[in-house]
Amino acid sequence: MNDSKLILVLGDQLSTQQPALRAAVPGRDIILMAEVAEEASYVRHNRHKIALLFSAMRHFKHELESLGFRVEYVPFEAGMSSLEAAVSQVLDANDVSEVMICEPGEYRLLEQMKDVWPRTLGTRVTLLEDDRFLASHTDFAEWAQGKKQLRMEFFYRKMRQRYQILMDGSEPAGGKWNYDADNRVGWRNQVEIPDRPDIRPDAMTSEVIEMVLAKFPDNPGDLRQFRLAVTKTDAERQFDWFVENTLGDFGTYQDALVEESPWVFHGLISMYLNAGLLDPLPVCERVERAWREGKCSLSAAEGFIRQVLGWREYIRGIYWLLMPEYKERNTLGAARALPAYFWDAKTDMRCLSRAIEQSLDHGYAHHIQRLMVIGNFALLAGLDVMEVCDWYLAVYVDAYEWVELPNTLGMALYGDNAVIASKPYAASGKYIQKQGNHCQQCRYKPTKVTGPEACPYNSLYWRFIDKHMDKFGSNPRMGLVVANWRKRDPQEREVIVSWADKMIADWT
Ligand code: FAD
Ligand code: DLZ
Repeated sequence: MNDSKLILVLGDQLSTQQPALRAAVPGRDIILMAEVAEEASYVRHNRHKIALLFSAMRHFKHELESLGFRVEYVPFEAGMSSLEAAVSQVLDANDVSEVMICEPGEYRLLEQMKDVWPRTLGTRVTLLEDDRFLASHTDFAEWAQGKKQLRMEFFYRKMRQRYQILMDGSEPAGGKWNYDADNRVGWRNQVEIPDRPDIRPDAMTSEVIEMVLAKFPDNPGDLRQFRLAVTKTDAERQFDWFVENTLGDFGTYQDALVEESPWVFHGLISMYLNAGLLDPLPVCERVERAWREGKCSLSAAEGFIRQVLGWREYIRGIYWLLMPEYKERNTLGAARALPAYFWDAKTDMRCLSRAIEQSLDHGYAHHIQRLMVIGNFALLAGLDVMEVCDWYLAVYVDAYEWVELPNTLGMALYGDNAVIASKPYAASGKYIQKQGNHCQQCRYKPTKVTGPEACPYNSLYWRFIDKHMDKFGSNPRMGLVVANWRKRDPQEREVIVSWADKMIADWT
């Protein structure tokens, strides 16, 4: 046996800087990339996600070949069932000493690769830690060790210090760690939102799009609108455009809900970061530079860096710290089936309909839509935690379980027993009205709580408080709301809760 290695590169590991490729030697090792049925169908992925990954994988194959690597590439049309089958096929035809893989981003695959593959493939399988992230598993576990509460804010400060991002020596730049309070302005058409530059699909992407349309006829995603970057160069151009054109307004309108634009001033980079086309540290450094050069405010730069250096790393840390038990959690016992309109956006609630529609069509919704429109609705209506998580995993172009699960189960649905959120992100229609302009186009009124014109979020909100008041009465951030609800006339409370119950019964 020679010392040649088979290096499997997954669809979300498309970086020459990932550890398995850093260890690869052209002329000695074989690289395998495979488009396979199992990965393409474990949820009903958005077609944008499949097209993005398959096209980016095909482009990356050429990049690796130009670096002198031998790449075995299995296209979807070959009908390969699974990654394991693809590895097995290459092993049968070649003399290699071991299979080497950068660890996958989902627990289900890690388990297979670690516990099953060595036996079924009869070969050593070496998994390397994915050091494209800025906090290793050990870093996060050490930080979490002995803490009663794992609050993102404190993890984030540690990361700022460690990477010297937005720091003046040992102090945070500007004297404050967090400018969150400046990031909550509601949308009233204050400034113009620039059009995004178009990336037209090249011949390879167009071919992938045709194939995806033919092979995934029932998946969500309007591929006529496919405009994603599929190479590192184009992803970097997209990110540059964001820094030059919308970063300045990103901070102020980070939480805004905007009728006219799905993207608002957001970065639109999660799909590239998660697939390996962008790296988190250069992204943060570039944004810091923009601030130091006077191109944006500190609150915009900090607001953005907090998301990438703070939230993204923290969320991943929680996933690997608490899996597989984490996935079984359902603190509030939410078990109601998902309404059909999650798959066709046909609801009269304008904010929800817009957020679902663009999620299905583009595979994108910004954070506040995911958290405070769709997630908040699922929380208030008590929708089944796993069904909701599967929906999020399916519809978004940036969704992988390491990032989707803690955000959905933990942050949006308060299903993880307060690990991520110290209080539920529950809000009535008034919050949605304050944050944007959907209500102006809606047949429901955010000022009404019951009756056919009432915004459904209102009575659902009070029903949620009523249902869980024993649990949240002693929560310092919820106590006042619960106390006020308790003080209200019992008959009035009954009318509101019954109205919410009736609405829910009508959907199901
Ligand atoms: P911007 O608003 O421009 O933010 C910049 C970057 O910060 C993002 O690209 C992302 O990499 C990072 N970021 C911001 N918030 C988070 C967060 N809470 N967790 C992790 N990274 C964050 N993000 C995913 O990448 N994949 C998911 O599957 C996913 N599912 C989510 C589900 C729910 C219920 C919620 C509330 C949030 C979810 N997020 C997820 C986080 C966040 O909503 C998206 O990262 C963001 O909307 C992507 O758009 P953007 O690139 O324009 O982000
Ligand atoms: C999401 C996805 C899809 C749709 N298809 C493939 C594929 O055919 N081949 C592949 O290597 N990866 C794919 N992926 C990404 C994997 O599902 C991802 O690597 C795991 O979920 C771990 O994060």
